[in-house]
Amino acid sequence: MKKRRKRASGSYAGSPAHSSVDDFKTIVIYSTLGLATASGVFLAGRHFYKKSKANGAQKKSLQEGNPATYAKQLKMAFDNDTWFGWGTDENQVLQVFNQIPSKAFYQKVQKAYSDLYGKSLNSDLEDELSSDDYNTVIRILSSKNAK
Ligand SMILES: [Ca+2]
Repeated sequence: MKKRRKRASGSYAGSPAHSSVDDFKTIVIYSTLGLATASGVFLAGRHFYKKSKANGAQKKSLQEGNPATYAKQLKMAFDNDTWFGWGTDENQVLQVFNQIPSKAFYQKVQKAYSDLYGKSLNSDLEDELSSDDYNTVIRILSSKNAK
């Protein structure tokens, strides 16, 4: 409180003509800055809105349990190859399997995978994963409810 009063009395101490020019400058500077900040906030806000909307759509399709979404995520993880032509994102594969709600649902994912890519998901899993990771996937699947 004390500081504020001191600053306010200081700004009224100069000659009246000079201080009104200074005030005008201050107004121009602050309104320009204010405008820049406002449009910056607007753009950032719009960016985050768009992003959260996209995330929302993605979440929704997972919650709705679209088997094709899971099949695509697995395929993307399989195709996460390095420049020398091989590689798989094992963590992504395991994450997808953790999200799959049931054994019955996994069968739908298998169907979606073969519809999309013309290949068997099981044999691609065997090809893409180490035997340890493959066994982990099987273990995750066998712990799921049937439906
Ligand atoms: Ca691969």
